[in-house]
Amino acid sequence: MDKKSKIYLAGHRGLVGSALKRRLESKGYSNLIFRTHRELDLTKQQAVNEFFEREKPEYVFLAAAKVGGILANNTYPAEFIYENLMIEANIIHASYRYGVKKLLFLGSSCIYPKLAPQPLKEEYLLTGSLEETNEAYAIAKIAGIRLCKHYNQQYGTNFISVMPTNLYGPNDNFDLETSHVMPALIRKFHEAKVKNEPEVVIWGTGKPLREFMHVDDMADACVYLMENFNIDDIGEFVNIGVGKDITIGELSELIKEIVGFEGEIKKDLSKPDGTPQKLLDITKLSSLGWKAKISLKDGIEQTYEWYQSQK
Ligand code: GFB
Repeated sequence: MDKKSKIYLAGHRGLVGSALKRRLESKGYSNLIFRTHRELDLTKQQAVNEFFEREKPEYVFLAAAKVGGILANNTYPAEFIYENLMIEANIIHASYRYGVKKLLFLGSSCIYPKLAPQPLKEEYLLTGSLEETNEAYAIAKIAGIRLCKHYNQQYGTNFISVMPTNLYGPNDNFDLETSHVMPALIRKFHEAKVKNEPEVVIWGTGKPLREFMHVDDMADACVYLMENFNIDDIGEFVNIGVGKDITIGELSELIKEIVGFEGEIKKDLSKPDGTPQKLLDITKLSSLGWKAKISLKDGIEQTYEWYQSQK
């Protein structure tokens, strides 16, 4: 990629897409193109083909997806599988058809088997059953990885895939029903503090382990990989994580402290825990010369400041 390359950023308003936009702009990339959902419905094949034919992007970051936390995944599985399959198939096929030089597809750590050994190595893909609460989303993301792989195999394209761990940061979804745990807890602790409430309720047992990465680190990793590596260097895909995880109980205590809430933490055991642990093995990423820079505490503090600035 050079600074004048025409780069299509799909999903530029989301958590990851907006971070990619900030990163690319700060590095001087001056020919970025985007479309809002209203301007281009990525589930419509003809609309996507027309867009690619007209714009002929040279590089594509595929960060558009239907995403959500454990409850949203479990409640709307048909939407998660359908929308993600359509978006991926349309963009990946159009990228092949209209000669995109390199594409980066974003997957998710939930593609791994529920009970795979930890940390999760790239080679564990498709070696066991998936976590039930997000099977629909995971199947769609696995299909995206394999679309890239098979287009590379048959057509000689250069479509690389990355598997991020649980991400958080500015422009996340803070809706308590559909969000991931990080924005949900930032909001719950903040509102409880402001309203002087005695307790905050977290879902599940608090025992599951999760690995969290600030989305600015994620964006930095994606741009670094797109700038420096091709499919032959990366292989089928590469994990992007920080290499350590914490329990949801510990995360709750940390957010409680950062927000400055002084009440109790209660558990709602009627809500699912999800997969017990999903810590990514980052050996391959490290060998490619990249590591995360933002500590969990700094990242949460920065995200909490951003959240308050939106109020
Ligand atoms: O982030 P989260 O929704 O998704 O939940 P997953 C992580 C853990 O936090 C679960 C607990 O054990 C939740 O029960 N938790 C505690 C909460 N309190 C809350 C709360 O108030 N809200 C939420 N949302 N969780 C998702 C997948 O799994 O992770 C997606 O469903 C995707 O497909 C994404 O892979 C990264 O980490 O369990």
